[in-house]
Amino acid sequence: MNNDAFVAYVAAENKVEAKDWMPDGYRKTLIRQIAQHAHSEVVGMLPEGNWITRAPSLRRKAILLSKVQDEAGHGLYLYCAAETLGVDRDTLINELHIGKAKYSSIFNYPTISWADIGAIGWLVDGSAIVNQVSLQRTSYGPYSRAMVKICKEESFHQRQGYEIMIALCKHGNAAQKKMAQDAFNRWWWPSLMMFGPSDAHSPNSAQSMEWRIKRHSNDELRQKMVDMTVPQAEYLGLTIPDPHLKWNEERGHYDFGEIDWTEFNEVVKGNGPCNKERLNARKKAYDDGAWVREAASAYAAKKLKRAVDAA
Ligand code: BYC
Repeated sequence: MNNDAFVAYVAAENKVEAKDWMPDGYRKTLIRQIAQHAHSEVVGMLPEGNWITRAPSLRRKAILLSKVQDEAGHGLYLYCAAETLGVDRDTLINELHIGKAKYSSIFNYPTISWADIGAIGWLVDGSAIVNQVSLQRTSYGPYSRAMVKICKEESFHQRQGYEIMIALCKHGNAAQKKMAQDAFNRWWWPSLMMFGPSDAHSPNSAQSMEWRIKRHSNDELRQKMVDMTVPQAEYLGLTIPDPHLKWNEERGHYDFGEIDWTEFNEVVKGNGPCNKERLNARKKAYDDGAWVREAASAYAAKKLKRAVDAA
């Protein structure tokens, strides 16, 4: 097969599997995107993990604990999906630790109040679902199948976040409503940045869409998120922190203000409010877990030796 035949193959909605022929660039793009996605899931445990010990009730604590565990699971499915492309996990994790691999900009913002946990579930998991529902139809089979499972869990995550916001906005006192609005103000724009640069400045989109890795452009998905979220914010009685937000009858979509791309680029470059803290926490967790990895591989080696001796 050559690239043209491959493009026609994926255009006909065929899935590509690990052992199939694929252009080198396709493999490279997938490793980059799936690894970034896996890193995002794992680094994404940190901002919320920060609130497990301070959740306001046992019920909230149990829910948050399971949600954070789910994110670890998503990271594992995704590292496995990346490994099917011939790269090993240690290499990917090392690239994260030395700052070579990216992870989502959103996880470099601090979680300073309990309402941030509501805002993350509602807006961050909400944005993730919009992106990932589309990725369920990605052309690479192992990535697509991982997405199906992940989306089921993310939709529960989004609802738990929105439910926290309902509790604060509909049943809370004035201070709790203020806390919800403050969290919304801080998470709205970074959530829209999750979709990546605008289409005109997205170097990878055109090729990724031709290969059916991406099914919708960054701007299309961002618009979807805005259209979906505005009525939800209105129901909560929250004000959207964007003076330019307005329904456009002709387009059938909300118009919204310009994202602060300078902020986005700075966060992606490593200069966001929590980039250093996040990477240090990941490296420490990896180093602290070295003995577990050693014990697991020693056990596996012993089991293998026993099987060989018995054969
Ligand atoms: N942050 O050409 P573009 C979750 C980079 S976690 C950082 O448009 P592409 C959750 C981009 O990588 C799930 N970097 O790229 C977990 C590229 O750089 P390189 C998060 C960004 O790949 C815990 C450059 O900018 N979801 O759900 O075609 C708690 C140019 O961009 C970002 C995913 O990871 C960003 N926001 O499209 C709660 C989705 N945006 O690699 C929730 C999977 C762009 O060329 N990923 N960059 O050096 C994707 O769908 C795509 O990779 C993107 C970017 C839409 C993000």
